[in-house]
Amino acid sequence: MQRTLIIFKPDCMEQRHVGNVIGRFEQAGFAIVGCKLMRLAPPILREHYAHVADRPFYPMLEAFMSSRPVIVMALEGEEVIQRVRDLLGPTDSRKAAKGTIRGDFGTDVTVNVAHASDSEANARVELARFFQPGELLETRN
Ligand code: 3AN
Repeated sequence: MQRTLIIFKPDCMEQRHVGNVIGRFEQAGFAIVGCKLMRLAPPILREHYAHVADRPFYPMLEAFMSSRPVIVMALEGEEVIQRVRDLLGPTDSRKAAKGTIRGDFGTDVTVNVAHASDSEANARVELARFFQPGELLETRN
């Protein structure tokens, strides 16, 4: 059993796709074990996006991600990390197939509906970054 960190990005919030996206995660059998609404300030975004913070597009990414409150969510399930990434499709929404979340609701590489952790190690770090101890269910029931 794995856990992963999802961020419903500002475009997903503004266009009201949150229910559709959660529906796909629920249909896949994943359980919500943590959820909250947050406005992401530059310091936490610089930490979360440290691997791209020196890229030319970073200021635009930070402005976008801090533009309105987002929902951060912890999902639990068998192989949830890779299976959620498969449901999302590739980072660039323009390259994502119809039927994937980004293919259906995304716009481009920045405006791409949702973030999802890409490995078990990153999932652990990202869950700890966005959730305090006690904000995540210890068991799913
Ligand atoms: P992912 O979050 O899909 O694993 P990363 O880690 O490669 O993607 O990139 C982090 C975030 O940076 C992406 N979610 C995307 O919003 C943004 N990003 C990545 N590459 C570009 C780019 N070439 N131009 C603009 N934004 C980008």
